[in-house]
Amino acid sequence: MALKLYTNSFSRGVVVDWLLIELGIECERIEVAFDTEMKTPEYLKINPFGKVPVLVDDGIVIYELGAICAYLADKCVEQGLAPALDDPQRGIYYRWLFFISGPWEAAATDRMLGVGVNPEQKSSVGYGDYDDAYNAFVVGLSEAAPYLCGEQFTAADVLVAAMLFWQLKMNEIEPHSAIERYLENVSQRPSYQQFAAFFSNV
Ligand SMILES: N[C@@H](CCC(=O)N[C@@H](CS)C(=O)NCC(=O)O)C(=O)O
Repeated sequence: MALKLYTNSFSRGVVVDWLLIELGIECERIEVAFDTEMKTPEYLKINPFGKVPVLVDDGIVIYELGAICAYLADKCVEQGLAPALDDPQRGIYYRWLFFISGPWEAAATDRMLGVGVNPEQKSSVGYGDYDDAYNAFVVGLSEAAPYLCGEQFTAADVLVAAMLFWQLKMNEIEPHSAIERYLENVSQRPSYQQFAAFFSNV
């Protein structure tokens, strides 16, 4: 499998590292330095954002962490990290992948930057405001039994759990019993121990 991952050990690229462990596949890892290598004309041709992670599979370039996770889970379908196309849990799986990559990322960024949405703007903002997005997040997590798609651990769990571990560490999300219970479930995965080792350096 000729996969290449452009990444940095102190970036969200560690989420892909965790997924690769779960998938049990090899991938060439290319460490890209912040500020310098990420902004060269050569690298900007790979990712015009000048960011990591980027996965390249046989000349096809995939940036955006959520897309990389979904792509790898489908590519390695036999590992069972995505619900089957005809499984209704596939809908829940998509919901989480899109929720984290879109509304949650935007709402959490607003909170980090101290930018609020006023009540008149809420109906025009896709995630309402941070409190609405947080509420949707914890309501969804309270249904995880034990994982987001029930008994099946998926690439969405890797994405969501990694985001939660990171945001709790950075005080970018308020703790909640639903978050704690969900992360306790995910922490039982053997792959989590390896992720925790990368993550402690980030
Ligand atoms: N939306 C992108 C965000 C990627 C991103 O922000 N990467 C950060 C590291 S976590 C980065 O490369 N920053 C370097 C820079 O912007 O110069 C994704 O989900 O992959």
